[in-house]
Amino acid sequence: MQFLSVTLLTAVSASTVSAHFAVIYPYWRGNSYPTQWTYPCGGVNQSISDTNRTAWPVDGGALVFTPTHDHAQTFVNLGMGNNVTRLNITIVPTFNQTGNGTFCFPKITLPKDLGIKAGDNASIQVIQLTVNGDALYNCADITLKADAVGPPEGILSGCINTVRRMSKEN
Ligand SMILES: [Cu+2]
Repeated sequence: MQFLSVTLLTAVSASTVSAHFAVIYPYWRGNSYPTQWTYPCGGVNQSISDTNRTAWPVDGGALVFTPTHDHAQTFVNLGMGNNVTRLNITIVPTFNQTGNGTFCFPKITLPKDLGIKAGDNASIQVIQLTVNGDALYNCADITLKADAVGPPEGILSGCINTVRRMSKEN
């Protein structure tokens, strides 16, 4: 737990100096700040996920990220497998993240028809479009588990969410 809070602080403070965004739960594949515009996972190599998978509940779990842009159209996708190259399952409809701070979904429920079973590996991809159209990418690698515990205590209590659906803006 001590280790987790230190890494959390590191991610948050890094994000304030370099803009972009960090995914703190499930823990992101790695620091992508220098290459975050690289599809599909911000330029962070998949091999890192071999030692960096978060256990996530089989029916879905929490997502926590720290944006630093005032607003960004945001997409959350899932790809099934050990070494994912296509993250083509939408698990959160596109939304406009507004305001900075820690942004959370306490539980993203996975579609039932995916046939997910305990022990499957997958990757979650978060995409943010900045005001000038740049796309920023991050991935977090997970193993779906029946007994996965949630995010470390305290992470969800600091969430500041402001969402406007695209459909209401248009
Ligand atoms: Cu940025």
